[in-house]
Amino acid sequence: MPTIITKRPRAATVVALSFAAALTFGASAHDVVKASSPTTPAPTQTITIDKFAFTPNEITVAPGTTVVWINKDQTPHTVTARDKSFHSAGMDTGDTYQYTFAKAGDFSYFCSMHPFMTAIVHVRK
Ligand SMILES: [Cu+2]
Repeated sequence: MPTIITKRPRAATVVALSFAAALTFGASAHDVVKASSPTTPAPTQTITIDKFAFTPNEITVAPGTTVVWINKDQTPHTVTARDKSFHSAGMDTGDTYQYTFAKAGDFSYFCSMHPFMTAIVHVRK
C-alpha cells in the first residue's frame, strides 16, 4: 500500500487585521492651521456596563468627546438616551457602542431592556 505523507503547517497562520480609525475632521478651507499647534487626538471616555450598571454612572466631558460603552455583562443591554439623541442596538457580551457628544448639555440615558439602569453624561465646555 502506498504511504500518504500529509504535510501540515507548523503553526496556524495569524492574520492581523488592522483597523484604521475612520475619524474625519471637517476643517473648512479657510481654517487657519498653525504649524506650532500640536495635533490633539479626539478625547475618548470609556464606560463599562457590568452587573446591571453603567460605571462610571456620571461623567463630565468636553464637547467633541467620544464616549465608548462596553458591555462586560453576561446579559444584553442597550445605551438609550432619554431625549432619543442616541440609541444603541442590543449589545451582547463584549460589544461596544460609541457616540460623540458634539454639544454641551446633560444627557441622561438608560438601558431599554432594564430601565432601572440609568446614568448621565454632562457635556461642558
Ligand atoms: Cu440592560
